[in-house]
Amino acid sequence: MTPASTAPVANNLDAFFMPFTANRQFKKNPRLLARAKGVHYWTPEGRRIIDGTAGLWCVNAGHGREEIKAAIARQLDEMDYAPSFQMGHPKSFELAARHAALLPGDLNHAFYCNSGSEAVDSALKIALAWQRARGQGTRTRLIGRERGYHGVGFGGISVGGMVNNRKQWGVMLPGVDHLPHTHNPARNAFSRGLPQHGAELADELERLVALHDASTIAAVIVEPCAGSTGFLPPPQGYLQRLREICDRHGILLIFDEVITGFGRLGTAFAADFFGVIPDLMTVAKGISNATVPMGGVFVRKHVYDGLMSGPENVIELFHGYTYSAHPLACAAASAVLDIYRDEGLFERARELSSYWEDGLHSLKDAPGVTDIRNLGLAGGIDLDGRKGAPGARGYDTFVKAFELGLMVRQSTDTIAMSPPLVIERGQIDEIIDIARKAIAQAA
Ligand code: PXG
Ligand code: PLP
Repeated sequence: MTPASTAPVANNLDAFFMPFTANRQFKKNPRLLARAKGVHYWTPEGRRIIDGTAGLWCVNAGHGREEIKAAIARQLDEMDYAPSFQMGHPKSFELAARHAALLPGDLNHAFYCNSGSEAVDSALKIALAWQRARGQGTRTRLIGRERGYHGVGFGGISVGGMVNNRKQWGVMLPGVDHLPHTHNPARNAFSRGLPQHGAELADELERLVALHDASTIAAVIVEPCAGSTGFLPPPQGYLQRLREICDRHGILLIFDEVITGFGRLGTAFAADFFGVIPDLMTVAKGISNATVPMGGVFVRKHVYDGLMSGPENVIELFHGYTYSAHPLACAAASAVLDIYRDEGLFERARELSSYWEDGLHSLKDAPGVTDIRNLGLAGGIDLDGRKGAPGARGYDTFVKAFELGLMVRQSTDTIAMSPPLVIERGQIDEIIDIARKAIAQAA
């Protein structure tokens, strides 16, 4: 019998310390999700919610995929866990080879972890280790970007640029600097696809090089298309320029593709979409369709080779996680690749993206909409905030949408949406229709 003290207490929300949530506000008026299939969630009472955000930008192939479930169950039967330190299991090598085949250019090695935050900290560490291995150990400085989101590890918040995610934690990593963000509604409002103006903001990296000297800078990390901060596609030509400046100064370029990876922009990766190959790429979310937590760092040949230069019996990177390449995650990730390939989901996202764009931009006339942006199957909508209450309008819109049967993401007074790539046109219409009502009702 369960002792009384550990018996589950129905409807007691108190014990769970919720992440990134106003706990007390939530627990007074909770929004619970109990079931999911396809592009829908259901509340415990059975109310259907259309998933306008693919969970947290991660359920790209839709919910409840039987093929993934079967692959995980098979793996669990065969072997639940095996270490990846000084040991290996076949599925991890198979998966890395498949990822290498899918990746552009010579991004042909994969380091695995369990989340985007771990991927970012791993990538920053690989960058520092690589600079040191090639005799450039003075390059310890890391450059991020304002409004960037790179997860919640100390590395990630240090290079990140969202003030609320930083201000509670003091100085974080030393020696970090930031590029300016690229959001400029005064010049680019209501851009369809890539904004026209702002490529020159990449030149700010030259300014940072002039200030700190290239010999102190290890790496620059950016989201090719900023996600969490409210979805900001880069200005035309910006990423190409950033690549050129990094090459000129021996600085590694890291693309954080935790959101853009695995089809969000209508290509496998944003690197494919932009034709810009970073030295390292971080991924998570869509890598396993969010079924089993997984993240990864994809590494170009010269970076991997550079780290393979010491004596063969010495560990090249003193870094890794108990659950790096967890067998269940590898099984899930491989089944997910089958789905993406067999259903052509990246191409599907590309084909749907103009319909999505038209739908999103039809919200231009909704009350208090000041900017709309889109790329691939994602978009952001800026709302005119209430005087003296930043975020209140955005939060009310998010709550209204949920009440009306739509899940959106909110960041201050910006609403972001990124439906599963299996979304149908009629369901896009439904998302836009509910979003319009929610924006009006929360005005
Ligand atoms: N990098 C990027 C670019 C991300 O978007 C992370 C790193 C961290 O991943 P993990 O798996 O550690 O959460 C992310 C995660 C939102 C939202 O509302 C976005 C994320 C996570 C939660 C909410 O936009 N992105
Ligand atoms: N798309 C995805 C998602 C894949 O995983 C792969 C290969 O693994 C491909 C495309 C390439 O498919 P194929 O090797 O059948 O050409």
